[in-house]
Amino acid sequence: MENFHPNFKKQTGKLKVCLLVLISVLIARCEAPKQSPPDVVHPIPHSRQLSWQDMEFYAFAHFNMNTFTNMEWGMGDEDPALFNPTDFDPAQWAKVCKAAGMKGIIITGKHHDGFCLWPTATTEHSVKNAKWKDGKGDIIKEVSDAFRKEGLKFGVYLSPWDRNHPDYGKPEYIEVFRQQLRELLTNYGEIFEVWFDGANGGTGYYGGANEERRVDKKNYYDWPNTYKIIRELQPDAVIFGDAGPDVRWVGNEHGFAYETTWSNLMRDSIYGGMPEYASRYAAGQENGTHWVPAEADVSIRPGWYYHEYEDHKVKSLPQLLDIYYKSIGRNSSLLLNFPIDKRGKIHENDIEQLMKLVDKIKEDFDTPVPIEEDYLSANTSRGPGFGVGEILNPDMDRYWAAEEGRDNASISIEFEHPVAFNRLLVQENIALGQRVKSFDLEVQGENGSWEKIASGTTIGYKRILRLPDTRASSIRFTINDAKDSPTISHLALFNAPRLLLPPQVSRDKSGMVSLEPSEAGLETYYSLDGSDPAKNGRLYSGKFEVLMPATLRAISRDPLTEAFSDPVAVNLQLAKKNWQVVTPGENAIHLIDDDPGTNFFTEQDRVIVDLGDTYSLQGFTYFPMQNRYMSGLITSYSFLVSEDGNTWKQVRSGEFGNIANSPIEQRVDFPTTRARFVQLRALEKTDDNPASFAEMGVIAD
Ligand code: FUL
Repeated sequence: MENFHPNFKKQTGKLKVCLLVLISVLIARCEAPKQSPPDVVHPIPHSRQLSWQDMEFYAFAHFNMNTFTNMEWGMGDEDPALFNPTDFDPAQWAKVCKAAGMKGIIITGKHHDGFCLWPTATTEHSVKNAKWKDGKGDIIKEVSDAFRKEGLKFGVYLSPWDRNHPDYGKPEYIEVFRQQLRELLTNYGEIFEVWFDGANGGTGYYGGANEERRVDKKNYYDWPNTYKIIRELQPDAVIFGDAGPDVRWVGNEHGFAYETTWSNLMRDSIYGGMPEYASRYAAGQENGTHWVPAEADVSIRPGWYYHEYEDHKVKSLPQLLDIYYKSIGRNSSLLLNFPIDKRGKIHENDIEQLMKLVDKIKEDFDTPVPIEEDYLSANTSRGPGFGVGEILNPDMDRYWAAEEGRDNASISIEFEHPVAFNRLLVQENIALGQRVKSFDLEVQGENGSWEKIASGTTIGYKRILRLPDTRASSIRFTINDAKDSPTISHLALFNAPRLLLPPQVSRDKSGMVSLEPSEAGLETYYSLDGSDPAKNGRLYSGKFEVLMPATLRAISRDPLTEAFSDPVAVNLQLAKKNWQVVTPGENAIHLIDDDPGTNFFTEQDRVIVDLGDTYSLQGFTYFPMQNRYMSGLITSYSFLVSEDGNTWKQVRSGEFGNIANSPIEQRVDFPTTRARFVQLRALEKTDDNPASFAEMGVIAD
């Protein structure tokens, strides 16, 4: 042995270590061979659908001829020269979307009026004949370039309905439509989604025919062969339509998916524009044959297109937040529309609201409640590789799976100390099919008994529940029923700060004032004597009466953090409790019901109101109708007062400047005058329809 090389001992030592490592790896392998993944449950997503699902939140841009004609649906007879943005800035769109965490954009390449945003060879009704850039511009090119530059994806909306084209409704049009599709899918790089609208067929210009053209929505477009073009030119693009084939419409334009939302759909029984689609199919079907997940489309304003008169109607933070939780939180993606304005930019008001939403979402989901793997257990697991610890990893391909053949399972989470939470986020590994049909969330009370705090049905790609504020040190998530052995790829709890906004103030005709908090659990304080509600305010506990003019100040307070919202001050005018409308007419009461959502229309073009008593008046207010399509708005008025209802005195006349574009409440002051009867006359209106009134009020001492 001594003759051996001096390194021999060292080398045998190394060998021994290697052998030991090898043996222990082998033993470990024998003890814990990684299980094969569960069998898929059909239908399952295609890889293009999986990539799309990951995008979650992306933008829609409605920008087209309608932007310049102030329309939602153009007839197709518009002069292409009218398309003329004054400060087209796609880089601004892309920066805004990027800052908001949106992953891409879909633009209306052609809407129902047939005007094309790119210099297509198929029609003269395009940017080729626009004033913009002397017909040399290409919106699609500039927007797609700007988005790619920011690392964002690009998609196109191409309306199948074309109210401009002379051949619409005839077989020849299908080739035009397909040619347009080919141009869009060939010349502008990678497209992530092609969007086909279900709205099609009806009246239109049709090259001068000016007639109604109905089509057989199911067969006219020969969709299977149209889809082939997309598969060939853009194999990774998903195709959106009511019936999919890849992504389906959520069935409403509010941006809301359903408590139960399946990504499965009996696709072959559906076609685009089918009348019963929204009620029967939009929520998906447990036993659907194809994977066609939902996409929730909604505009940040009432209209899809820009109208100056909606500048004050951008959705509020509570509305946008609700949309987020009811779309992304309910197994759907969110396609949020910006009506691009006449400059060619996203309007500042829209950006402001968007960023409020984005900041709040960040705040809600910034810090998950820390869960320790050692404190996590499940009553079933498929085995190595599919342990319950996998739910802490948000990657979809790392997941916990229940034993084969089980359709129920529980995951328990323990904490050393009680934790506070009010959001549950849970995801299935959808690559293996959507499985979960029903689940509960429970917490353990001090006496050891379990209390259910929430339950749900489907999960899918992502489900978020908004829960009451809860504290617990033991939590149990139970799947009660599933199509097959369940999988969970991610589960997390969050403690979202309350949305601390001032309360919404409203008052009804009888003078009863309500203060609506922005979220349950907030306290509201108010004052009517001008004092600071945060210091001397009364705690709001229900409606209270205010009959005479007063300034109401109110503020919300989060009792958990003791933080206050901004204050709000509202000038409450004379209550309408004892008022009567003298002008006859059905629904005359809508004039003074203190609800701007209801309207009174009168052919008389004037209204007379009896205030029930004589007051010192100093002015009046006119609230124009707030409907999406307005009529009979007063643009020029005269206001008269009377003590007895017979002898009238005009106290003011004038114009409501810009009311058509900005239909906000109008206030007119005049020198103090005593009167019991008031009269508002419409001298001129926005159109020939009867004068319309959402509300009328007076300013009194
Ligand atoms: C609808 C269209 O008719 C609207 O104008 C808008 O484009 C919306 C997204 O889809 O069906």
